[in-house]
Amino acid sequence: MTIMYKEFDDEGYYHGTLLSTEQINDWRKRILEFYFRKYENLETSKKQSLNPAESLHELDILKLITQKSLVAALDQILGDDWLLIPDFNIHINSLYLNGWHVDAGSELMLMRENFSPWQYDDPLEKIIDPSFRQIKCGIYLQDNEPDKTGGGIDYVSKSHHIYKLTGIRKLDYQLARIISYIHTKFGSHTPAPTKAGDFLIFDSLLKHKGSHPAEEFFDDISDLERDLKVLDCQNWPLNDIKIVIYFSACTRKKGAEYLKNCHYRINKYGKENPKAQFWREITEISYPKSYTREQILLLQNSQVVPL
Ligand SMILES: O=C(O)CCC(=O)C(=O)O
Ligand SMILES: [Fe+2]
Repeated sequence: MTIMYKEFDDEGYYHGTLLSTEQINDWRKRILEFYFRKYENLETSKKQSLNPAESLHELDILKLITQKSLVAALDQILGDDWLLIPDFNIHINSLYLNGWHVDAGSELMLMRENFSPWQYDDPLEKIIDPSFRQIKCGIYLQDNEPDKTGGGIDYVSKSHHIYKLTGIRKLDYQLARIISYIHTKFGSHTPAPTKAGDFLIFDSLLKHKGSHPAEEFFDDISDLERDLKVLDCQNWPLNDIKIVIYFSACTRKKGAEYLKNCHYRINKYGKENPKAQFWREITEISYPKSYTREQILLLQNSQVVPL
């Protein structure tokens, strides 16, 4: 077991540095220019992230994902045979969109809705099996400062372990729900220690949410959670806008499962529902068809294989 893997497994995440100050400023500028040019007239609550196709084609985030230090960390955490999931996504001030959650949400949904003791396919067994590991990786373009403007995520320490307490899946699932509720409501929430230019690789079972900015920035934080319009980037100082580049990766075994879960979500919401759009886009990006020649070369040279 490598040191990186051990750190990831113990705490639920691993973090490292990736970009210089110059690169951070350059990426912030490029992303915001694109965002404001394209979405100037759109209500911000409707557009808080750049979707997979935009992130891939307009901003070419593969240039970041294929950096040596990041690929090396993913190799250690996922083993040599992992797949890049094209859920490419650049968040722009989407600080309050998500409450506490785990990214393996659809597996847990499936567990709640469909799994019965006589069914062979057991979603929870798969997600706790290390050979079905899935991670999310964020590249943060500002410090995480929960007492100021936010900028990263908060997490519940070691919460990715609570799905394997007894080995009896249905029981583990219910126990995890109760423990998770108590932890998130009364336990300590730790801000991830990311600085501008860092990457954070976290387990898709780790409970997390975007860090809130300090309350003094707003009249009433509870209003803020209800009223997404206050997120309007146009009125924020440019340097305080939270920008994160997100993508996921999984072990090869988990790849088909990931797509199955995408389709499950699409069907659940209905194809035309805007909520399903993100998942649809992921399923529409295929390798090598959706990638340019340069991107394919970049992927090959860095030995990154997309789903
Ligand atoms: O607000 C954030 O940075 C967290 C985003 C997140 O958890 C997600 O996209 O799944
Ligand atoms: Fe998340």
